[in-house]
Amino acid sequence: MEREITFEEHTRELEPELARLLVTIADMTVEIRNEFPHRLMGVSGTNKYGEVVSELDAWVNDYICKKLAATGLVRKIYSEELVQPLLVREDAPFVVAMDPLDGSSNIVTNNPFGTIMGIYRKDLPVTGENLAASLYKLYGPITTLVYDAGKGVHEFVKHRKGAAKYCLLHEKMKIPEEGGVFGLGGEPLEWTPEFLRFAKDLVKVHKLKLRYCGAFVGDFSQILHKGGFFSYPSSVKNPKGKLRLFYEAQPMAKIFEDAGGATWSGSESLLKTKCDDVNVRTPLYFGNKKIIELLKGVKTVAHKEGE
Ligand code: AFP
Repeated sequence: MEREITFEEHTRELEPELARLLVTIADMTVEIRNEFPHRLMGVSGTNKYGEVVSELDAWVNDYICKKLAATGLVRKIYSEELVQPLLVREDAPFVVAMDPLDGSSNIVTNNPFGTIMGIYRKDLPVTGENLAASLYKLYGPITTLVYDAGKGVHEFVKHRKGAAKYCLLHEKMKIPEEGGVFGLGGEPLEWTPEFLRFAKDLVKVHKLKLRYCGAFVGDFSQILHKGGFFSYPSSVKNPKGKLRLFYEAQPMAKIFEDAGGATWSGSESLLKTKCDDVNVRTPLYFGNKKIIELLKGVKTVAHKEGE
């Protein structure tokens, strides 16, 4: 049987400080997963957006911030769960943007959720092209980690015998060009009529199968492995969509485009969209290149009544 390649071995070829930061992030997983059963139901308040913050959201955010700060490699941490960015160490090389627990409303139903992180060398304003690395962890029936540090997209699974190590599962991932699945967030009656017709064609014309789990990381993993289309689109209620450019869209756009997919904000690639406000939301379209090319001809941006 072939020897397994661990995450630590795989990141060895990277610049040492980035490798050490990534390995530290990977090594947090055991402690984080151990907390899940103990903090399933609690609510710890609301975040800066007025969204309910589960007890687990708050715990994971604090835990990750402490571990990142202890590396001495992080200058500043931006998090969906922090009102202000955490200034850590002025002379450190990296700035981290994270959604510590994406999909936390899936906790009580035991559906997938995860952690999304973008690692920059520079502070805002940035585009996704400034990312030194992106990664996400998916806490599902198994625990996987996907990272992209500019040398391809690679997936790891926590070792089959339950040890803390992540072992290489897929190297240099590329999404399938044809076929696949689709997932669409939000309320269809709030989309533009044109986007609703496009959505119906995903079934009628492209013959895609519906797969939607309600956590971006879980829905993203579906199309990364199977190809297809995922969107949390513009709607009348939320013309800018629901997901955040800095914490969610940009890190995942780097992974998806480097895996051969395409992304769209409604006007440009999500990787090229400039971010100078951590709170800004963006409509979000991820898909096979062919499907995204078709989408570019569709009116997707909804407007509030009277706007
Ligand atoms: P939570 O973290 O509050 O569960 O929200 C998850 C999320 O931000 C993203 O992961 C999903 O794609 C999207 O919201 C699901 O939104 P809906 O609940 O409106 O479908």
